[in-house]
Amino acid sequence: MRHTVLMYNPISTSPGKQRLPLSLLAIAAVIEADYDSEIIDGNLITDPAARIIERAAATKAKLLAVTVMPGPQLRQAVGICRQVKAACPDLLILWGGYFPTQHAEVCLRSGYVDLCIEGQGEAPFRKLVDVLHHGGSLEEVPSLWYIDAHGTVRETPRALPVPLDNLPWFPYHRVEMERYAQHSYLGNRCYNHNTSFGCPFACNFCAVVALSKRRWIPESAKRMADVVTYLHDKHGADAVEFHDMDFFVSEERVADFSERIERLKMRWWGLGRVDTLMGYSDTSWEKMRRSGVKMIFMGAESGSDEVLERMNKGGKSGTEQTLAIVERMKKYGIVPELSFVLGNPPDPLSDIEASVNFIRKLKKVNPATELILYIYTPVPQENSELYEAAKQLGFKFPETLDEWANDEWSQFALRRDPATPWFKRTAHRRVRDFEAVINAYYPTVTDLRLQNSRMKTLLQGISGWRYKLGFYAWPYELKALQRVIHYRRPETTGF
Ligand code: B12
Repeated sequence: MRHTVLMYNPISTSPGKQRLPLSLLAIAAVIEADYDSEIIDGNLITDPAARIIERAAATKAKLLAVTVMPGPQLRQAVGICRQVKAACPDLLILWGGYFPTQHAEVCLRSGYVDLCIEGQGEAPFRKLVDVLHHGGSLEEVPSLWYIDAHGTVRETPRALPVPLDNLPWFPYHRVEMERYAQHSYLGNRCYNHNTSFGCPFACNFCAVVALSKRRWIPESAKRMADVVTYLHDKHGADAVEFHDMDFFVSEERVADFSERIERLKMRWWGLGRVDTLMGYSDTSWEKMRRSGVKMIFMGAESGSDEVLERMNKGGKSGTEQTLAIVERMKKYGIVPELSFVLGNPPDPLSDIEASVNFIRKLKKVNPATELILYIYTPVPQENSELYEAAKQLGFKFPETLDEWANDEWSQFALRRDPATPWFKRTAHRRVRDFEAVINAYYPTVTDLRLQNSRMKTLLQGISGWRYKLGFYAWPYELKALQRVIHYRRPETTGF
Protein backbone atom coordinates (compact mmCIF):
# COMPACT_ATOMS: atom_id res chain seq x y z
CA MET A 1 0.00 0.00 0.00
CA ARG A 2 1.27 3.47 -0.86
CA HIS A 3 0.99 5.99 1.97
CA THR A 4 -0.01 9.57 1.28
CA VAL A 5 1.90 12.63 2.43
CA LEU A 6 -0.04 15.90 2.50
CA MET A 7 1.71 19.11 1.51
CA TYR A 8 0.59 22.68 1.98
CA ASN A 9 1.82 25.87 0.30
CA PRO A 10 0.41 28.82 2.28
CA ILE A 11 -0.83 31.86 0.38
CA SER A 12 2.01 34.10 -0.77
CA THR A 13 0.63 36.18 -3.58
CA SER A 14 -2.53 37.79 -4.91
CA PRO A 15 -5.12 35.58 -6.65
CA GLY A 16 -4.33 34.95 -10.28
CA LYS A 17 -0.61 35.60 -9.81
CA GLN A 18 0.36 32.24 -8.39
CA ARG A 19 3.60 30.55 -9.31
CA LEU A 20 4.29 26.83 -9.24
CA PRO A 21 5.01 25.78 -5.64
CA LEU A 22 8.58 24.75 -6.46
CA SER A 23 9.63 24.14 -2.86
CA LEU A 24 6.95 21.46 -2.44
CA LEU A 25 7.46 20.01 -5.93
CA ALA A 26 11.15 19.59 -5.05
CA ILE A 27 10.44 17.56 -1.92
CA ALA A 28 7.49 15.71 -3.48
CA ALA A 29 9.89 14.53 -6.20
CA VAL A 30 12.03 12.49 -3.81
CA ILE A 31 9.13 10.42 -2.45
CA GLU A 32 7.24 10.06 -5.73
CA ALA A 33 8.52 6.55 -6.47
CA ASP A 34 7.20 5.10 -3.21
CA TYR A 35 4.53 7.41 -1.76
CA ASP A 36 1.63 9.50 -2.98
CA SER A 37 1.63 13.22 -2.28
CA GLU A 38 -1.18 15.76 -2.41
CA ILE A 39 -0.26 19.42 -2.76
CA ILE A 40 -2.78 21.86 -1.28
CA ASP A 41 -2.05 25.39 -2.45
CA GLY A 42 -3.38 28.28 -0.35
CA ASN A 43 -3.04 30.50 -3.42
CA LEU A 44 -5.75 28.52 -5.19
CA ILE A 45 -8.35 27.79 -2.53
CA THR A 46 -10.11 29.86 0.10
CA ASP A 47 -10.23 27.39 2.98
CA PRO A 48 -7.02 25.36 3.14
CA ALA A 49 -7.67 24.17 6.71
CA ALA A 50 -10.95 22.50 5.75
CA ARG A 51 -9.27 20.89 2.74
CA ILE A 52 -6.32 19.60 4.77
CA ILE A 53 -8.59 18.21 7.50
CA GLU A 54 -10.80 16.51 4.92
CA ARG A 55 -7.84 15.02 3.01
CA ALA A 56 -6.15 13.87 6.24
CA ALA A 57 -9.27 11.90 7.16
CA ALA A 58 -9.69 10.49 3.64
CA THR A 59 -6.05 9.43 3.14
CA LYS A 60 -5.11 8.64 6.75
CA ALA A 61 -1.96 10.67 6.15
CA LYS A 62 0.55 10.83 8.99
CA LEU A 63 2.39 13.92 7.85
CA LEU A 64 1.60 17.44 6.65
CA ALA A 65 4.66 19.10 5.08
CA VAL A 66 4.45 22.89 4.92
CA THR A 67 6.75 25.38 3.19
CA VAL A 68 7.07 28.70 4.99
CA MET A 69 8.74 31.99 4.12
CA PRO A 70 8.28 35.13 6.24
CA GLY A 71 5.40 37.47 5.43
CA PRO A 72 1.96 36.50 4.11
CA GLN A 73 2.94 32.82 3.90
CA LEU A 74 3.92 32.65 7.55
CA ARG A 75 0.80 34.49 8.60
CA GLN A 76 -1.51 32.02 6.87
CA ALA A 77 0.58 29.04 7.96
CA VAL A 78 0.22 30.01 11.63
CA GLY A 79 -3.59 30.20 11.56
CA ILE A 80 -4.10 27.13 9.40
CA CYS A 81 -1.63 24.85 11.18
CA ARG A 82 -3.10 25.70 14.57
CA GLN A 83 -6.59 24.85 13.26
CA VAL A 84 -5.40 21.62 11.64
CA LYS A 85 -3.58 20.50 14.78
CA ALA A 86 -6.70 21.06 16.89
CA ALA A 87 -8.78 18.97 14.49
CA CYS A 88 -6.15 16.27 13.77
CA PRO A 89 -3.82 15.97 16.78
CA ASP A 90 -2.13 12.85 15.32
CA LEU A 91 -1.19 14.47 12.03
CA LEU A 92 2.47 15.48 12.36
CA ILE A 93 3.15 18.98 11.09
CA LEU A 94 6.54 19.58 9.49
CA TRP A 95 7.77 23.02 8.42
CA GLY A 96 10.61 23.63 5.98
CA GLY A 97 12.00 26.52 3.95
CA TYR A 98 13.28 29.99 4.83
CA PHE A 99 11.36 30.73 8.00
CA PRO A 100 11.93 27.51 9.96
CA THR A 101 15.56 27.45 8.81
CA GLN A 102 16.09 30.76 10.58
CA HIS A 103 13.70 30.38 13.52
CA ALA A 104 13.22 26.63 14.15
CA GLU A 105 13.01 26.87 17.91
CA VAL A 106 10.21 29.46 17.81
CA CYS A 107 8.27 27.15 15.46
CA LEU A 108 8.65 24.08 17.69
CA ARG A 109 7.64 25.99 20.82
CA SER A 110 4.29 26.88 19.21
CA GLY A 111 2.76 23.54 20.19
CA TYR A 112 1.46 22.80 16.68
CA VAL A 113 4.64 22.57 14.60
CA ASP A 114 6.13 19.17 15.47
CA LEU A 115 9.20 19.11 13.24
CA CYS A 116 11.36 21.48 11.18
CA ILE A 117 13.82 20.72 8.40
CA GLU A 118 16.46 23.34 7.66
CA GLY A 119 18.37 24.05 4.45
CA GLN A 120 18.21 21.90 1.32
CA GLY A 121 15.18 19.72 1.94
CA GLU A 122 15.19 16.71 -0.35
CA ALA A 123 17.50 14.23 1.41
CA PRO A 124 16.30 14.89 4.99
CA PHE A 125 12.68 14.86 3.87
CA ARG A 126 12.99 11.46 2.20
CA LYS A 127 14.68 10.04 5.28
CA LEU A 128 12.02 11.48 7.60
CA VAL A 129 9.15 10.10 5.53
CA ASP A 130 10.76 6.65 5.57
CA VAL A 131 11.32 6.77 9.35
CA LEU A 132 7.74 7.84 10.02
CA HIS A 133 6.23 5.14 7.82
CA HIS A 134 8.66 2.27 8.23
CA GLY A 135 10.30 2.85 11.61
CA GLY A 136 13.60 4.29 12.81
CA SER A 137 14.72 7.13 14.98
CA LEU A 138 14.41 10.85 14.38
CA GLU A 139 18.10 11.15 15.28
CA GLU A 140 18.89 9.45 11.97
CA VAL A 141 17.24 12.24 10.00
CA PRO A 142 19.73 14.99 9.11
CA SER A 143 18.93 18.75 9.22
CA LEU A 144 16.01 18.02 11.56
CA TRP A 145 14.73 20.00 14.54
CA TYR A 146 12.38 18.27 16.99
CA ILE A 147 11.44 18.16 20.67
CA ASP A 148 12.53 14.98 22.45
CA ALA A 149 10.64 13.03 25.12
CA HIS A 150 12.10 15.30 27.83
CA GLY A 151 10.86 18.46 26.17
CA THR A 152 14.35 19.45 24.97
CA VAL A 153 14.76 20.98 21.50
CA ARG A 154 17.12 18.82 19.44
CA GLU A 155 18.92 19.59 16.20
CA THR A 156 20.61 16.91 14.07
CA PRO A 157 23.68 17.67 11.93
CA ARG A 158 23.11 19.25 8.51
CA ALA A 159 22.69 16.90 5.56
CA LEU A 160 25.43 16.92 2.94
CA PRO A 161 24.40 18.91 -0.15
CA VAL A 162 22.92 16.77 -2.92
CA PRO A 163 23.77 17.65 -6.54
CA LEU A 164 20.54 18.60 -8.32
CA ASP A 165 21.16 16.29 -11.27
CA ASN A 166 21.01 13.37 -8.79
CA LEU A 167 17.47 14.33 -7.79
CA PRO A 168 14.37 13.30 -9.72
CA TRP A 169 12.43 15.75 -11.88
CA PHE A 170 9.52 17.58 -10.26
CA PRO A 171 6.27 15.53 -10.36
CA TYR A 172 4.35 18.15 -12.36
CA HIS A 173 1.32 15.88 -12.55
CA ARG A 174 0.77 16.51 -8.83
CA VAL A 175 -0.39 20.10 -9.57
CA GLU A 176 -2.87 21.62 -12.01
CA MET A 177 -0.28 23.05 -14.39
CA GLU A 178 -2.85 25.09 -16.27
CA ARG A 179 -3.57 27.23 -13.22
CA TYR A 180 0.04 28.33 -12.92
CA ALA A 181 0.59 29.65 -16.46
CA GLN A 182 1.09 33.38 -15.99
CA HIS A 183 0.40 36.20 -18.38
CA SER A 184 3.11 38.81 -17.84
CA TYR A 185 5.51 41.13 -19.65
CA LEU A 186 7.59 38.00 -20.33
CA GLY A 187 4.93 36.06 -22.19
CA ASN A 188 1.41 34.70 -22.34
CA ARG A 189 2.23 31.43 -20.61
CA CYS A 190 5.06 31.95 -18.21
CA TYR A 191 6.12 29.19 -15.79
CA ASN A 192 8.72 29.27 -13.05
CA HIS A 193 11.59 26.89 -12.47
CA ASN A 194 14.61 26.57 -10.19
CA THR A 195 17.97 25.33 -11.50
CA SER A 196 20.33 25.60 -8.53
CA PHE A 197 20.40 25.74 -4.76
CA GLY A 198 22.31 28.31 -2.72
CA CYS A 199 24.77 31.10 -3.29
CA PRO A 200 28.52 31.24 -2.58
CA PHE A 201 28.42 34.71 -0.98
CA ALA A 202 27.55 35.84 2.55
CA CYS A 203 25.81 39.22 2.24
CA ASN A 204 24.71 40.01 5.76
CA PHE A 205 21.18 41.21 4.94
CA CYS A 206 20.30 38.05 2.99
CA ALA A 207 18.37 35.01 4.24
CA VAL A 208 19.92 32.71 1.64
CA VAL A 209 23.12 32.43 3.71
CA ALA A 210 21.35 30.52 6.53
CA LEU A 211 19.73 28.21 4.03
CA SER A 212 22.71 27.20 1.96
CA LYS A 213 25.77 28.01 4.10
CA ARG A 214 27.58 29.46 1.09
CA ARG A 215 27.21 26.35 -1.06
CA TRP A 216 26.01 26.62 -4.64
CA ILE A 217 24.70 23.40 -6.20
CA PRO A 218 23.72 23.72 -9.85
CA GLU A 219 21.65 21.61 -12.21
CA SER A 220 23.56 20.91 -15.46
CA ALA A 221 22.89 23.01 -18.59
CA LYS A 222 21.51 19.92 -20.30
CA ARG A 223 18.97 19.20 -17.59
CA MET A 224 17.96 22.88 -17.45
CA ALA A 225 17.32 22.85 -21.17
CA ASP A 226 15.47 19.53 -20.98
CA VAL A 227 13.10 20.89 -18.32
CA VAL A 228 12.48 24.12 -20.22
CA THR A 229 11.86 22.15 -23.42
CA TYR A 230 9.38 19.97 -21.53
CA LEU A 231 7.53 23.03 -20.16
CA HIS A 232 7.45 24.44 -23.69
CA ASP A 233 6.37 21.29 -25.52
CA LYS A 234 4.05 19.77 -22.93
CA HIS A 235 2.57 22.83 -21.23
CA GLY A 236 2.86 25.49 -23.92
CA ALA A 237 5.28 27.69 -21.97
CA ASP A 238 6.53 30.68 -23.92
CA ALA A 239 8.48 32.17 -21.01
CA VAL A 240 10.27 31.09 -17.83
CA GLU A 241 11.15 32.89 -14.61
CA PHE A 242 14.12 31.25 -12.92
CA HIS A 243 13.72 31.45 -9.16
CA ASP A 244 17.31 30.52 -8.32
CA MET A 245 19.04 32.36 -5.51
CA ASP A 246 21.83 33.01 -8.04
CA PHE A 247 21.19 31.73 -11.54
CA PHE A 248 24.37 33.13 -13.08
CA VAL A 249 27.23 31.81 -10.89
CA SER A 250 28.68 29.72 -13.76
CA GLU A 251 29.17 31.50 -17.08
CA GLU A 252 29.85 28.21 -18.85
CA ARG A 253 26.53 26.75 -17.66
CA VAL A 254 24.52 29.81 -18.68
CA ALA A 255 26.18 30.06 -22.11
CA ASP A 256 25.65 26.35 -22.77
CA PHE A 257 22.01 26.54 -21.61
CA SER A 258 21.39 29.61 -23.77
CA GLU A 259 22.63 27.83 -26.87
CA ARG A 260 20.48 24.81 -26.11
CA ILE A 261 17.21 26.73 -25.80
CA GLU A 262 17.67 29.33 -28.52
CA ARG A 263 15.53 27.39 -30.99
CA LEU A 264 12.53 27.49 -28.63
CA LYS A 265 12.23 31.29 -29.05
CA MET A 266 11.20 31.75 -25.44
CA ARG A 267 11.73 34.69 -23.08
CA TRP A 268 13.27 34.39 -19.65
CA TRP A 269 14.23 36.15 -16.44
CA GLY A 270 16.76 35.30 -13.72
CA LEU A 271 18.64 36.68 -10.74
CA GLY A 272 22.39 37.26 -10.56
CA ARG A 273 25.20 39.41 -9.19
CA VAL A 274 26.45 42.56 -10.86
CA ASP A 275 30.13 41.61 -10.59
CA THR A 276 29.58 38.06 -11.89
CA LEU A 277 27.68 39.34 -14.90
CA MET A 278 30.25 42.06 -15.59
CA GLY A 279 32.81 39.25 -15.80
CA TYR A 280 30.87 37.49 -18.59
CA SER A 281 32.35 37.74 -22.10
CA ASP A 282 30.56 39.54 -24.94
CA THR A 283 30.07 36.15 -26.58
CA SER A 284 28.13 34.85 -23.57
CA TRP A 285 26.00 38.02 -23.43
CA GLU A 286 25.23 37.61 -27.10
CA LYS A 287 24.22 33.96 -26.55
CA MET A 288 21.96 35.00 -23.65
CA ARG A 289 20.35 37.71 -25.74
CA ARG A 290 19.65 35.31 -28.58
CA SER A 291 18.18 32.77 -26.16
CA GLY A 292 15.55 35.28 -25.06
CA VAL A 293 16.62 36.74 -21.71
CA LYS A 294 14.56 39.90 -21.24
CA MET A 295 15.37 41.10 -17.77
CA ILE A 296 17.97 40.28 -15.13
CA PHE A 297 17.42 41.01 -11.44
CA MET A 298 20.55 42.10 -9.56
CA GLY A 299 21.20 43.39 -6.07
CA ALA A 300 22.72 46.85 -6.38
CA GLU A 301 21.88 47.31 -2.66
CA SER A 302 23.38 50.77 -2.12
CA GLY A 303 24.76 53.86 -3.80
CA SER A 304 27.55 53.97 -1.22
CA ASP A 305 30.66 51.81 -1.52
CA GLU A 306 31.19 52.10 2.19
CA VAL A 307 27.74 50.63 2.88
CA LEU A 308 28.36 47.82 0.37
CA GLU A 309 31.45 46.95 2.34
CA ARG A 310 29.45 46.87 5.60
CA MET A 311 26.91 44.60 3.89
CA ASN A 312 29.72 42.15 3.15
CA LYS A 313 28.69 42.00 -0.51
CA GLY A 314 32.06 40.44 -1.35
CA GLY A 315 33.41 39.75 -4.83
CA LYS A 316 34.14 42.84 -6.87
CA SER A 317 30.96 44.66 -5.90
CA GLY A 318 30.97 48.42 -6.16
CA THR A 319 28.96 51.30 -7.51
CA GLU A 320 31.25 51.62 -10.57
CA GLN A 321 30.42 48.03 -11.53
CA THR A 322 26.69 48.73 -11.23
CA LEU A 323 26.94 51.75 -13.51
CA ALA A 324 28.94 49.67 -15.97
CA ILE A 325 26.44 46.80 -16.03
CA VAL A 326 23.42 48.98 -16.78
CA GLU A 327 25.35 50.53 -19.65
CA ARG A 328 26.42 47.13 -20.94
CA MET A 329 22.90 45.72 -20.79
CA LYS A 330 21.55 48.66 -22.76
CA LYS A 331 23.66 47.47 -25.67
CA TYR A 332 21.94 44.08 -25.60
CA GLY A 333 18.44 45.41 -24.99
CA ILE A 334 18.18 43.43 -21.73
CA VAL A 335 16.51 45.28 -18.87
CA PRO A 336 18.47 45.56 -15.61
CA GLU A 337 16.20 45.19 -12.57
CA LEU A 338 18.09 46.52 -9.57
CA SER A 339 17.10 46.06 -5.97
CA PHE A 340 18.32 48.34 -3.20
CA VAL A 341 18.41 47.67 0.54
CA LEU A 342 17.97 51.08 2.10
CA GLY A 343 17.69 52.43 5.63
CA ASN A 344 20.57 50.57 7.26
CA PRO A 345 21.51 51.06 10.88
CA PRO A 346 22.79 53.21 12.46
CA ASP A 347 22.37 56.10 9.99
CA PRO A 348 19.56 55.30 7.55
CA LEU A 349 19.17 58.80 6.16
CA SER A 350 22.71 59.15 4.88
CA ASP A 351 22.62 55.85 3.01
CA ILE A 352 19.22 56.77 1.54
CA GLU A 353 20.65 60.05 0.21
CA ALA A 354 23.66 58.30 -1.33
CA SER A 355 21.37 55.78 -3.03
CA VAL A 356 18.89 58.40 -4.29
CA ASN A 357 21.73 60.27 -6.00
CA PHE A 358 23.18 57.07 -7.37
CA ILE A 359 19.82 55.94 -8.79
CA ARG A 360 19.56 59.21 -10.70
CA LYS A 361 22.96 58.48 -12.26
CA LEU A 362 21.86 54.95 -13.19
CA LYS A 363 18.67 56.20 -14.84
CA LYS A 364 20.70 58.70 -16.85
CA VAL A 365 22.92 55.93 -18.18
CA ASN A 366 20.06 53.49 -18.82
CA PRO A 367 16.51 54.83 -18.35
CA ALA A 368 15.03 51.34 -18.77
CA THR A 369 16.58 50.25 -15.46
CA GLU A 370 13.90 48.90 -13.11
CA LEU A 371 14.10 49.68 -9.42
CA ILE A 372 13.03 47.83 -6.31
CA LEU A 373 13.51 49.77 -3.10
CA TYR A 374 13.52 47.52 -0.05
CA ILE A 375 14.13 48.62 3.50
CA TYR A 376 16.75 46.72 5.51
CA THR A 377 15.23 44.12 7.82
CA PRO A 378 17.69 42.03 9.84
CA VAL A 379 18.17 38.30 9.32
CA PRO A 380 19.78 36.19 12.05
CA GLN A 381 23.39 35.72 10.98
CA GLU A 382 26.60 35.16 12.91
CA ASN A 383 29.34 37.78 12.58
CA SER A 384 27.06 40.14 10.70
CA GLU A 385 28.00 43.77 11.20
CA LEU A 386 24.50 44.94 10.27
CA TYR A 387 22.70 42.49 12.57
CA GLU A 388 25.02 43.40 15.45
CA ALA A 389 24.35 47.12 14.87
CA ALA A 390 20.61 46.38 14.78
CA LYS A 391 20.72 44.50 18.07
CA GLN A 392 22.64 47.31 19.73
CA LEU A 393 19.89 49.70 18.66
CA GLY A 394 17.29 47.55 20.42
CA PHE A 395 16.21 45.18 17.62
CA LYS A 396 14.93 41.77 18.75
CA PHE A 397 13.11 39.02 16.83
CA PRO A 398 9.72 37.81 18.15
CA GLU A 399 9.77 34.79 20.42
CA THR A 400 6.40 33.32 19.46
CA LEU A 401 4.70 32.50 16.18
CA ASP A 402 1.68 34.56 17.20
CA GLU A 403 3.86 37.63 17.46
CA TRP A 404 5.44 36.85 14.08
CA ALA A 405 1.96 36.67 12.58
CA ASN A 406 0.74 40.02 13.94
CA ASP A 407 0.33 43.11 11.74
CA GLU A 408 3.59 44.72 12.77
CA TRP A 409 5.82 41.71 12.07
CA SER A 410 3.98 40.76 8.88
CA GLN A 411 4.71 44.28 7.69
CA PHE A 412 8.36 43.84 8.72
CA ALA A 413 8.71 40.86 6.36
CA LEU A 414 7.49 42.88 3.38
CA ARG A 415 10.51 45.16 3.75
CA ARG A 416 8.67 48.37 2.94
CA ASP A 417 7.95 49.88 6.36
CA PRO A 418 9.48 47.55 8.90
CA ALA A 419 9.22 49.77 12.03
CA THR A 420 12.78 48.92 13.10
CA PRO A 421 14.13 51.12 15.93
CA TRP A 422 16.45 53.18 13.71
CA PHE A 423 14.12 53.56 10.72
CA LYS A 424 12.03 56.59 11.59
CA ARG A 425 9.04 58.16 9.81
CA THR A 426 11.24 60.80 8.13
CA ALA A 427 13.38 58.09 6.54
CA HIS A 428 10.32 56.14 5.46
CA ARG A 429 8.74 59.22 3.93
CA ARG A 430 11.95 60.13 2.10
CA VAL A 431 12.13 56.70 0.41
CA ARG A 432 8.46 56.51 -0.54
CA ASP A 433 8.32 60.10 -1.82
CA PHE A 434 11.35 59.51 -4.00
CA GLU A 435 9.84 56.23 -5.17
CA ALA A 436 6.57 57.96 -6.18
CA VAL A 437 8.47 60.52 -8.23
CA ILE A 438 10.91 58.16 -9.93
CA ASN A 439 8.19 55.59 -10.71
CA ALA A 440 6.10 58.32 -12.32
CA TYR A 441 9.00 59.75 -14.28
CA TYR A 442 10.26 56.32 -15.36
CA PRO A 443 7.24 53.94 -15.16
CA THR A 444 8.00 50.23 -14.94
CA VAL A 445 8.20 48.27 -18.18
CA THR A 446 6.69 45.23 -16.47
CA ASP A 447 3.24 46.82 -16.30
CA LEU A 448 1.69 45.84 -19.61
CA ARG A 449 -0.98 48.53 -19.43
CA LEU A 450 1.59 51.30 -19.35
CA GLN A 451 3.46 50.33 -22.48
CA ASN A 452 3.06 53.13 -25.06
CA SER A 453 0.02 54.43 -23.27
CA ARG A 454 -1.20 57.97 -22.78
CA MET A 455 -1.08 57.29 -19.04
CA LYS A 456 2.67 56.91 -19.25
CA THR A 457 3.02 60.30 -20.95
CA LEU A 458 0.72 61.85 -18.37
CA LEU A 459 2.71 60.40 -15.46
CA GLN A 460 5.96 61.63 -16.95
CA GLY A 461 4.54 65.08 -17.71
CA ILE A 462 3.22 65.65 -14.21
CA SER A 463 6.33 64.40 -12.42
CA GLY A 464 8.88 66.09 -14.71
CA TRP A 465 9.43 69.27 -12.71
CA ARG A 466 9.90 67.36 -9.46
CA TYR A 467 12.41 64.98 -10.95
CA LYS A 468 14.40 67.72 -12.63
CA LEU A 469 14.55 69.87 -9.48
CA GLY A 470 15.12 66.88 -7.20
CA PHE A 471 12.09 67.95 -5.18
CA TYR A 472 10.39 64.81 -3.91
CA ALA A 473 8.50 65.95 -0.82
CA TRP A 474 4.69 65.66 -0.56
CA PRO A 475 4.06 64.10 -4.03
CA TYR A 476 0.34 63.75 -3.26
CA GLU A 477 -0.71 64.35 -6.84
CA LEU A 478 1.48 61.48 -8.06
CA LYS A 479 0.40 59.08 -5.36
CA ALA A 480 -3.25 59.86 -6.14
CA LEU A 481 -2.71 59.32 -9.85
CA GLN A 482 -0.81 56.08 -9.22
CA ARG A 483 -3.73 54.88 -7.11
CA VAL A 484 -6.23 55.76 -9.81
CA ILE A 485 -4.36 53.80 -12.46
CA HIS A 486 -3.48 50.99 -10.00
CA TYR A 487 0.21 51.48 -10.67
CA ARG A 488 1.91 48.17 -10.07
CA ARG A 489 5.26 48.38 -8.32
CA PRO A 490 7.61 45.67 -9.59
CA GLU A 491 8.30 44.20 -6.13
CA THR A 492 4.65 43.48 -5.37
CA THR A 493 4.70 40.68 -7.89
CA GLY A 494 8.42 40.00 -7.68
CA PHE A 495 10.70 39.15 -4.79
C1 B12 B 1 9.30 32.18 -5.46
C2 B12 B 1 9.45 33.18 -4.35
C3 B12 B 1 8.32 33.87 -3.97
C4 B12 B 1 6.94 33.68 -4.60
C5 B12 B 1 6.05 32.69 -3.82
C6 B12 B 1 6.37 31.25 -4.02
C7 B12 B 1 5.34 30.30 -3.44
N1 B12 B 1 5.78 29.34 -2.69
O1 B12 B 1 4.17 30.40 -3.66
C8 B12 B 1 6.37 35.13 -4.48
C9 B12 B 1 6.79 35.93 -5.69
C10 B12 B 1 4.89 35.25 -4.33
C11 B12 B 1 7.16 35.62 -3.27
C12 B12 B 1 6.75 36.66 -2.48
C13 B12 B 1 7.49 37.19 -1.41
N2 B12 B 1 8.68 36.77 -0.97
CO1 B12 B 1 9.62 35.29 -1.77
N3 B12 B 1 10.85 34.25 -2.72
C14 B12 B 1 10.71 33.42 -3.72
C15 B12 B 1 12.09 32.90 -4.16
C16 B12 B 1 12.57 33.75 -5.33
C17 B12 B 1 12.20 31.45 -4.58
C18 B12 B 1 11.64 30.39 -3.63
C19 B12 B 1 11.59 29.09 -4.36
O2 B12 B 1 10.53 28.63 -4.75
N4 B12 B 1 12.76 28.48 -4.61
C20 B12 B 1 12.87 27.19 -5.27
C21 B12 B 1 12.73 26.05 -4.24
C22 B12 B 1 12.97 24.72 -4.88
O3 B12 B 1 13.74 26.26 -3.26
P1 B12 B 1 13.38 26.56 -1.74
O4 B12 B 1 12.13 27.31 -1.58
O5 B12 B 1 14.58 27.10 -1.08
O6 B12 B 1 13.09 25.09 -1.19
C23 B12 B 1 14.11 24.22 -0.77
C24 B12 B 1 14.46 24.36 0.73
O7 B12 B 1 14.25 25.67 1.23
C25 B12 B 1 13.60 23.37 1.40
N5 B12 B 1 12.21 23.63 1.65
C26 B12 B 1 11.40 24.64 1.32
N6 B12 B 1 10.16 24.44 1.75
C27 B12 B 1 10.16 23.26 2.39
C28 B12 B 1 9.13 22.56 3.05
C29 B12 B 1 9.44 21.35 3.65
C30 B12 B 1 8.36 20.60 4.36
C31 B12 B 1 10.76 20.81 3.59
C32 B12 B 1 11.07 19.51 4.21
C33 B12 B 1 11.77 21.51 2.94
C34 B12 B 1 11.46 22.72 2.34
O8 B12 B 1 13.66 22.30 0.47
C35 B12 B 1 13.56 22.81 -0.86
C36 B12 B 1 14.37 21.93 -1.78
O9 B12 B 1 15.72 21.90 -1.39
C37 B12 B 1 12.95 33.20 -2.87
C38 B12 B 1 14.42 33.51 -3.14
C39 B12 B 1 15.14 32.29 -3.57
N7 B12 B 1 15.71 32.32 -4.75
O10 B12 B 1 15.15 31.29 -2.87
C40 B12 B 1 12.23 34.42 -2.29
C41 B12 B 1 12.23 34.64 -0.77
C42 B12 B 1 11.94 33.32 -0.09
N8 B12 B 1 11.09 35.54 -0.58
C43 B12 B 1 11.26 36.37 0.36
C44 B12 B 1 10.30 37.34 0.78
C45 B12 B 1 10.67 38.20 2.00
C46 B12 B 1 9.09 37.49 0.11
C47 B12 B 1 8.01 38.50 0.49
C48 B12 B 1 7.38 38.10 1.83
C49 B12 B 1 8.43 39.94 0.59
C50 B12 B 1 9.20 40.45 -0.59
N9 B12 B 1 8.54 41.14 -1.47
O11 B12 B 1 10.35 40.22 -0.70
C51 B12 B 1 7.02 38.38 -0.70
C52 B12 B 1 5.56 38.47 -0.37
C53 B12 B 1 4.95 39.43 -1.40
C54 B12 B 1 3.51 39.65 -1.20
N10 B12 B 1 2.75 39.63 -2.28
O12 B12 B 1 3.03 39.85 -0.13
C55 B12 B 1 12.62 36.25 0.99
C56 B12 B 1 12.64 35.64 2.40
C57 B12 B 1 13.59 36.41 3.28
C58 B12 B 1 13.75 35.83 4.63
N11 B12 B 1 14.05 36.68 5.59
O13 B12 B 1 13.62 34.65 4.87
C59 B12 B 1 13.39 35.46 -0.11
C60 B12 B 1 14.52 34.57 0.43
C61 B12 B 1 13.97 36.49 -1.10
C62 B12 B 1 15.20 37.18 -0.55
N12 B12 B 1 16.39 36.89 -1.08
O14 B12 B 1 15.16 37.95 0.34
N13 B12 B 1 8.29 34.91 -3.09
